[in-house]
Amino acid sequence: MIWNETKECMSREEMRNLQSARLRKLVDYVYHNVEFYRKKMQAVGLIPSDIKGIEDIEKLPFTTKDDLRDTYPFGLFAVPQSEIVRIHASSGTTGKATVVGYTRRDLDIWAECVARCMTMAGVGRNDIVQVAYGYGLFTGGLGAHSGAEKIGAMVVPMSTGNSQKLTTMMVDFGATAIACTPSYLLHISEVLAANGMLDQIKLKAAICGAEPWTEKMRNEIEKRLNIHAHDIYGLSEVMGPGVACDCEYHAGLHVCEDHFFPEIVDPKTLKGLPEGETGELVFTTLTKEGLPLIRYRTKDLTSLTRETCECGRTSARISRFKGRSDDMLIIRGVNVFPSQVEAALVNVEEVTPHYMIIVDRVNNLDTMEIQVELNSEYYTDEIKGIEKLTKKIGHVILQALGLNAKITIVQPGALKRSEGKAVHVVDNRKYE
Ligand code: DLL
Repeated sequence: MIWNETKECMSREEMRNLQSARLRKLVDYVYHNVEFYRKKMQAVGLIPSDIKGIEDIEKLPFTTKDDLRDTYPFGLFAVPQSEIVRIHASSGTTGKATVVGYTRRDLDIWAECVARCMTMAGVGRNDIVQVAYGYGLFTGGLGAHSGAEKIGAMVVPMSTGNSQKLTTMMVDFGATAIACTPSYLLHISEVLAANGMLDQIKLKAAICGAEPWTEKMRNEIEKRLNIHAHDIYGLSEVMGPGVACDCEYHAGLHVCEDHFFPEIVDPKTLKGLPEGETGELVFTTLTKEGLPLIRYRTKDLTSLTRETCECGRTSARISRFKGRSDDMLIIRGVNVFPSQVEAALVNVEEVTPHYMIIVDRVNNLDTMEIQVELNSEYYTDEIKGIEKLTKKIGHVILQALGLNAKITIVQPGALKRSEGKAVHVVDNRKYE
C-alpha cells in the first residue's frame, strides 16, 4: 500500500512475510546499536537469531515511556547524532519531555505514511491543505505538513492560535482540506458561522486527530461544514500522526503495518489478546532508524481486526479509541500528566502539593483550571499578594506544560482530602 496506489494491497501472507523479515532485521539492529535493548534481551537470554519471524514477537521485552524518560534525552537513539536530522518531543510523565529523533529516511517514511492517510481522506495534488496543528516540538504540524507536501498538495502552514486569520485564508485561498484537532475544527466552524462565512468555504475534507473524539463529534463536524472528516492517529514516540487513519467507510483506522506492527495486550497481565478484544495497543517500529522501538506500550485502549475492509484495503484496523490505561489528559491537543503539575508546584514554596485540575470544554475549546492550596505560613488576606502569586504559578505551569491555565488559589485545607488514591482531576468534557 503506497499513497498513490491505495487499492493495490498486499495479501495478509505477503504482509506477514514482510513484517517477519523487517522484525528480524530490527532485532539485530537494536541489539547491536542500542545498549538498552541489548541488555534487556540479554537479561532474558535472547539473542537476535532467536527471533525467526513475527510469531516470535511476544518473546521480546516491552518498552515504556518511563524507559524513554530514564534514558533522556538521546539514550535510546540507535544512530550517532550526526545521522539525526530532526527532533520532536512530547510530555513526559514528570517534568522531562520524551525526545524523538528522526533520520532523513525516517522523515521520508513518515511523510509517506501521512500521505497514505491523506489519500484515504480523498486529498490529492490539486488540493489546498491548511495545516492547523501546532508546529514545533509537537509532531502534528510538521508531520501533517510533510505528508500533504508529499502528495503534491498546496500546503498552508497555519499552525494553531489565530482562528480569524485561519478562516479568512480558508475562504480567500479556497482551502479544500484542513488538518487539525477535532475540537479545534468545531471551534473553527463556529468562527465561520459567527462571521457569516460558512457558505463561502470550499472545504471537502478534514484530517482530525491528536485527541479522543467520537462518531457524534464527527457527524457534527461533517454536518456543520458539509465535509468528510477522517480520524488520524499517531504518537510521537512511534512517529507522529500517520500511524493509522480511517477510510471513507470509517470502520476503524487502517494501520501502516508495514512500518508499525500492532499488538493488543491486556494492560495488567501484558498477555496478547485475540482480535476484537479491547486492550492496550502496543507498537513495534519495523523500519525506524533513529529511535526504533520494540513493543512500545502506547497506553491507548482499542481493539484490532485483520479482516479486509469494504474499501478493499487488507491492512489491520484499530477501532476508535476507548480511552487510556494511564492518567494522561489531552488538553487542546497537548498531553498533560497530573504528575507534571505536581512536579511544577513543588518548586513554588508558597503553596502545598494539594491541587486539583478541572478540565472543561467551552465553545469547543478545552479549558483548564488548576486549584492550588496556599501554604498556611503564607496565608494572607492581601489581594495584591494573591494576584502576584497567581501570576507566578501560571507562569510555572506554562513553562512545565506549555499550556495556559486559570490558576485559583484556595485557602489552606480547602481541597478535599482523599482517603484512598488521591483524585487530582475533574474532567467535565463529554465524549459521548
Ligand atoms: O498527538 C500525534 C498526532 C498529531 C496524531 C496529529 C494525530 C494528529 P502525541 O502528542 O505524542 O502525538 O500524543 C499521542 O494522543 O497516544 C493518543 O492518546 C492521542 N491520540 C492521537 N491521535 C488520536 C486519535 C500526537 N485519532 C497520544 N484518537 C496518543 C484518539 C489520539 N486519541
